[in-house]
Amino acid sequence: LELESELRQAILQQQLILHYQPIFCINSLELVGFEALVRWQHPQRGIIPSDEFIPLAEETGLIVPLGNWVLYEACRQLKSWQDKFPAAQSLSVGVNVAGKQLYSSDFLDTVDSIMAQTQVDAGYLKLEITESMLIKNTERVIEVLAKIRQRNIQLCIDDFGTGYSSLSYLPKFPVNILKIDRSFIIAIDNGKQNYEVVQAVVTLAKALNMKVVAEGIETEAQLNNLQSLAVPLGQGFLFSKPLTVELAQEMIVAQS
Ligand code: G
Ligand code: G
Ligand code: MN
Ligand code: NA
Repeated sequence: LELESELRQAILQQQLILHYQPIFCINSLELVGFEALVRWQHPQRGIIPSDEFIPLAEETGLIVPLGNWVLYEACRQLKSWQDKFPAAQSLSVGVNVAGKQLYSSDFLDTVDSIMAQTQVDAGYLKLEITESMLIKNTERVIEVLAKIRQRNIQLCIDDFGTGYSSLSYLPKFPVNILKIDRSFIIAIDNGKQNYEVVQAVVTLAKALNMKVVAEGIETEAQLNNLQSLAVPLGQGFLFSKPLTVELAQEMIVAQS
């Protein structure tokens, strides 16, 4: 309960910050964008990682104002980089969206208002939802997702392969990116089987006209395997951990 009221204060008192994990083109190693990841800069305890407060935020509903702030801040930051640096003009930003946000009745209004306030081009925003969020309220979720795609915002299924068994539903969801969960990438160099699973996901994505991103790339061997599977995009500790705004900006500048 104490942590809950502290988190409530943290949102109001702007103790939340975003880190940005770079995403690269796997062949050219060119920077293509970032995933925004929230951190809590606690006045006494220092930086608290998101897995220590996101679950609480989800249980208490605080994820809605928190998530709306993350969306606003990531769009504002991207727009500011795009205005300042030519090398940032075609970069995208990925934002994790929680179930309670997506299911809330004013989610589209919030998105529209943030796009209007920040003036970011919709095509450079990627909303990341997890597979498990697609199981509930299917019809209504499809409707909301379709409206998001109509705005030209990109939609990504995060942690793909871990949460949803019925592949037959996949074509019904108006998403345009599959992010292959890191559990598949970790094991890709430990044997043939995961290689073939990733290969199948690449084929599936192509058939459904979706892009593929590999997450959690940690080794050269994994990178080489993903290159030979023609997975176009990736992120992971091999390239970079999530960066502070300052370090992310240095990376953009270094690309120009
Ligand atoms: O970097 P990392 O430890 O932050 O992320 C841990 C988990 O927290 C991941 O599952 C990630 O998706 C989640 N997470 C990080 N930032 C956000 C956010 O802004 N919103 C939501 N809903 N989840 C986030
Ligand atoms: O659930 P989501 O995919 O949004 O989670 C992002 C999480 O993955 C963050 O906690 C981020 O720090 C973490 N992450 C990013 N790259 C790697 C990696 O190469 N290895 C591991 N173990 N975690 C990673
Ligand atoms: Mn994510
Ligand atoms: Na993930």
